[in-house]
Formats: sequence, C-alpha cells, structure tokens
Amino acid sequence: MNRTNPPQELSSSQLEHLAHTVKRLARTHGFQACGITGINLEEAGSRLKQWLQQGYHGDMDYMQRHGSKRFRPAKLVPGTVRVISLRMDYLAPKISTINILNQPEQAYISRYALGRDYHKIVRKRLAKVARDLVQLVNGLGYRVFVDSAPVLEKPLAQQAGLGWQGKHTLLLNRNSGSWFVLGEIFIDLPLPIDEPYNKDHCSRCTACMDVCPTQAFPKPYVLDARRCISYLTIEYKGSIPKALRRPIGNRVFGCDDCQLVCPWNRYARYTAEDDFKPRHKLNQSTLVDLFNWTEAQFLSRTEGSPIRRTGYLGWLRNLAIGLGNGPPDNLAIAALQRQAEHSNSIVREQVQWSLQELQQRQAGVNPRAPDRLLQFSHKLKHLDQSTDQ
Ligand code: B12
Ligand code: SF4
Ligand code: SF4
Repeated sequence: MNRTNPPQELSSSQLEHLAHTVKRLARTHGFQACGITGINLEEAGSRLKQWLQQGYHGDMDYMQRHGSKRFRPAKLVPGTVRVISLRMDYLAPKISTINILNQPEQAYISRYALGRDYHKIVRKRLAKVARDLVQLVNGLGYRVFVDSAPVLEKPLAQQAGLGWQGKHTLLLNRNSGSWFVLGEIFIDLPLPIDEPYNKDHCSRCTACMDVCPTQAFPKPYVLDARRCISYLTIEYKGSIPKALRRPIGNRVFGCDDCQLVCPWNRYARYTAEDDFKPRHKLNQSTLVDLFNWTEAQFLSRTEGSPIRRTGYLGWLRNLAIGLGNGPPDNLAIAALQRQAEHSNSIVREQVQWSLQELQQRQAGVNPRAPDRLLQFSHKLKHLDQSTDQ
C-alpha cells in the first residue's frame, strides 16, 4: 500500500463527504461510474474455486497462482478495508461491427483493442483520482489496479453497485450496457459503502449463449474459457483446436459477439476518449493486409496497443485462421503460401490447414460455415447505422 504519512482519524460525516468527493473526482478524471464496497468476496471466491476445479481457465495459470488473494483483497494488500470500483466506457463512435463480421475478407478486432491499451489509459486516471484523494486525506493508504493483479473485478463492481454479471459473465448495466472496462482503488479508509446491485435483468434472454460461435457457455453465467475466441486468440499460445477454427471466422483478436447481441447494449454510450479510437485503420483492414505485416511492422504498429499480448506468432496464427475461413481468392492463397514454410511449427501447421481449406473451397467442396450471428442480423441493424463503412 502506498502511504506517506500516518493515517488520519475522521468522523462519520467527514467520511460521508469524502465518499461523495470520490465520485466527483472519478467523473472529473473520465470515469462514467464509481462505487464503494467492502472486501467480503467469499461467495464469488467459492465460485472461482469451482471454475478452476473444472479446468475452465485452460492455460491461464495466473488465475490460480495467487490462491485466496484473488478474493481476499486484504490478503493482497494488507490494510485494505474498502475498494473503489470504477467504470470507463471504450466503444468508439462510428465504427462498423456487423458489416465487418459479415465480410469474410475483413479482419475483425474486438472493439476494446482498436486503440490504445486500456490498462495504460485507466491506470493513469486511477492514479489521478488517488492522488487527488491523498491531498484530502493525509496519510491515506491506497493501491490502484486494472486487470493487473489477482483481483475479482466483476464481483467487486457488482458489490459496489455498478451492475450485474450477465449470463455471458460480463458486468453490465441497464443504462449503459457492457462496453466498458473496470479498475479499482484499494484503500485503508472506512468510507461508507454503496448498495450492491442485486437485481438480474437477463430474465429469460439467452441471446449471448445462443450466438457464441464456439458455444463456450456450459451453462448460464459460466464460461469455459478454453472454448472462448477471446482466450484462443489472445491468451492461448498453442495450436488452436481444429474443431474451433471454422467457427472463429474472421475474428482475429478477441470476440464481441456475446456483447453485440445483448439487448442492454442498445443503451451503451460511446467513449469520449480519443485514445480508444482505432489506430492504423485496424477497424477496416483486410486479413491479407494484416497478415502481410512484417514483425517490425507488427511491433511498431502495436506499440501501446493490447494486441501486443498475442505476439507476432499469435498474430500470424490468428490471421491465418481468418484467411482459411475466407474467400479462396488468389491474394489470400498467395499470402498464405509465402508463410507455408514458416520456422514456427504452430504457424506453419495453421497456414497449411488454411491453404487446404481454401483449395477445397475453390473446388466447391467446402463452403464457408454460416455464422451464428447471421440469425441475429435483423435485430442488429441499429449497430452499423452512421458508421464508416
Ligand atoms: C480471465 C479473464 C478473461 C478470460 C475468461 C473470462 C471469464 N469470464 O472469466 C477470457 C480470456 C476468456 C476473457 C475474455 C474477455 N474479457 Co476478460 N478478463 C479476465 C479477468 C483477468 C479475470 C476474470 C475472472 O475472474 N474470471 C474467473 C471466473 C470464475 O469469473 P467469472 O466468469 O466472472 O465467473 C463468475 C460467474 O461464473 C459467477 N457465477 C457462477 N455461477 C453463477 C450463477 C449465478 C446465478 C450468478 C449470478 C453468477 C454465477 O461466479 C463466478 C465468480 O464470480 C478479468 C480482469 C479481472 N482481474 O477481473 C478480465 C475482464 C473480465 N475481461 C474483460 C473483457 C472486456 C473481456 C472481453 C470482452 C474481451 C474481448 N472482447 O475479447 C472477453 C469477454 C468474454 C466473456 N464473455 O467473458 C473485462 C470485462 C468488463 C465488463 N464489462 O465486465 C475485465 C473485467 C477486464 C477489465 N479490467 O475491464 N477474459
Ligand atoms: S467472446 Fe465470443 S467466443 Fe467468447 S463467450 Fe463471447 S461470444 Fe463466445
Ligand atoms: S444477452 Fe441476454 S442473457 Fe446475455 S447478458 Fe445480455 S440480457 Fe443477459
């Protein structure tokens, strides 16, 4: 915990006033919502343990590495008594989604990853809120987090009143959907806590589960990450299982389908942050264009971007899958052929699989699998109105 001076004794009315000030500071520094909660996460902790026991985390060893620290904030940061949970919206205005997913030669990059890395944006703002708070509370102990440590961010946000965890497991809100990221400030000051959000407005809807291209939900509210395209294209370093390659379609970094179909995202608001706006035309590039990037181009064009996480080899692997799922045109085949002898065995095998898919498709043997999202197209027309395409 960051601390400069001995802690200060405060009356309950001073604490009440400070809680209001925290929310004002959050807005001033670009957050759209902010709530304060305690540190009891035992119920979410036992669900986390069940999830890990099922092996749903796949190769994400970091999800189990820290034991109970993930659901006991005071074990992670001794002295913590409250967590301030904050939300920042990231959806950039005027960018196509469904149009891109429906054009198999285009690359679909999940909406959070088109611009600057949210970890960097949010961390900086959290630090500003905390610094302003320290000016008001002499001796405040605090730590800021944004997906940067073992923290159960969604249950904390639910307890702080920011929304509920939907059947797709993301946190969402009736007035603002789910296109946002979360961050936290752990503090050692007993500020008054907010009401948890105990309602669940999913009701009988199952759109997110029905649309999921890889059928990654074994049951409502539970995700088997090993089948999720986000895990496969971002976190997973190995060879993507053959059975999941066709459903991935042209999603080359992350996936948004479960959010795209969610009715509550009709109420989502666009971000005001320029940093979330697409860089290097990542919202309107073809698979061939991106696959042709050299490693040096990849490194320079993904500087400060979340896409760095997949690495150049992961990038090639993912784009090769997209190409294998696309139209069998000469440009795509030539681009794949140039990498057919790649020194990395995972990329090489993937390229060969994709070439085979395209050759079969050229011969009319292997039509492109229809996307589940098509079944929802009539409901999603609003998404691409007044966009760049
Ligand atoms: C690991 C991880 C992933 C993994 C696993 C996702 C998952 N659902 O766990 C993968 C790589 C697949 C992933 C994907 C994505 N992620 Co992610 N991810 C995380 C991370 C690091 C940890 C999440 C976690 O704790 N998982 C563990 C399991 C146990 O948690 P859970 O699914 O929430 O499980 C709960 C439910 O199953 C619930 N439950 C079980 N049974 C029942 C029954 C009922 C009735 C109820 C109510 C609940 C319930 O209890 C469990 C424990 O709370 C967080 C950051 C963080 N530190 O928290 C970001 C985070 C969740 N990811 C985020 C984002 C944006 C994404 C993507 C949208 C990115 C993309 N576009 O590709 C996708 C969305 C996929 C999806 N549908 O979840 C954001 C979500 C923001 C939001 N609005 O909620 C977070 C919070 C990062 C951030 N700082 O903003 N992610
Ligand atoms: S992100 Fe995509 S693959 Fe993952 S659960 Fe949502 S719809 Fe399924
Ligand atoms: S799509 Fe339906 S079930 Fe899924 S999170 Fe949204 S409201 Fe809930």
